[in-house]
Amino acid sequence: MKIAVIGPGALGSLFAAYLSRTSGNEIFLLDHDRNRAAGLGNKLLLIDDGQEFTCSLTITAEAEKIGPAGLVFLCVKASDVAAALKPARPLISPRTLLIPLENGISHLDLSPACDMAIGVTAQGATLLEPGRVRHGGNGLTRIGFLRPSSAEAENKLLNAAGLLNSAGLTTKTSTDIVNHIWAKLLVNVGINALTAIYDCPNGELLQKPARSQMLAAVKEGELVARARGINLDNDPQALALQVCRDTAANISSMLQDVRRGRPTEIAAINGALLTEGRRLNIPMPVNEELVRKVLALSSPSIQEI
Ligand code: KPL
Repeated sequence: MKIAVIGPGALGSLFAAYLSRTSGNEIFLLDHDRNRAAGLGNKLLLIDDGQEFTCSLTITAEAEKIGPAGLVFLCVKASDVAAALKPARPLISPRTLLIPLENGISHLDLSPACDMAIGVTAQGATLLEPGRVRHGGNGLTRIGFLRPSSAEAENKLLNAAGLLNSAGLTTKTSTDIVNHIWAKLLVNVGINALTAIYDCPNGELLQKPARSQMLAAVKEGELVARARGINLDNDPQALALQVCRDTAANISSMLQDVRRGRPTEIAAINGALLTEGRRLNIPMPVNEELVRKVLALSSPSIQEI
């Protein structure tokens, strides 16, 4: 099958690298930056458990050269989704299954011209430099539809899960993906901003005083989620602690952004929660402070929330 990954960031590179090790598939990585795509020379270096693997695949900025793909993973920042999907249109046909894997909840409103399942992943990935990705922990990926779907779409979903599992990216299909999206949002609410503020890998949040700040931020998020009728199967605080342990060596996506001087996803993560909290009249002092502090770390051009 033809499989395309949009976005050569940490998660996109990780997925593309792992998928390139499956047999019988053609793997493409779409990068909007023509020069960078050419410079990567159709290779990704995957660093996993201290070992290095060179992965061969096609890396290009030209979606027309890839053409319609059976499976497309969208792995760009929440704020870049619209800008990334427009030039990626040649990848999409009615036979495609699109799986966005963004943090936050803004991508849930997308309406592409193909079936769309939402992906939620706890995989840890750090982009050391373009084309060089370190796997920071093998967290579970869940994929599922937001609404009831056709039998054909369900088949595509099962195939996608089988493929990811055969690539070594542990994946389950889900019939209540919206609850997992919120569970992941609360993990990101707890981990991402604090790792950026403390400039530390995820595992260091298990120590004081970050630990209690993380738990307080997640608790506020849990109140919002429950007020919205979201069914959280696992204790969100326990889950945030678990993800810190599972991805201990990982540099969170937000800290990677701050270190590179790029816009962060603070608006899509803690900011999205503040919006919901205000709507529901739930005070969120801890998340307000996290948003303030991360905005202060970022470039002045980044907007207020
Ligand atoms: O999703 C992540 C991120 O960094 O954005 C976690 C799970 C926290 C892994 O770092």
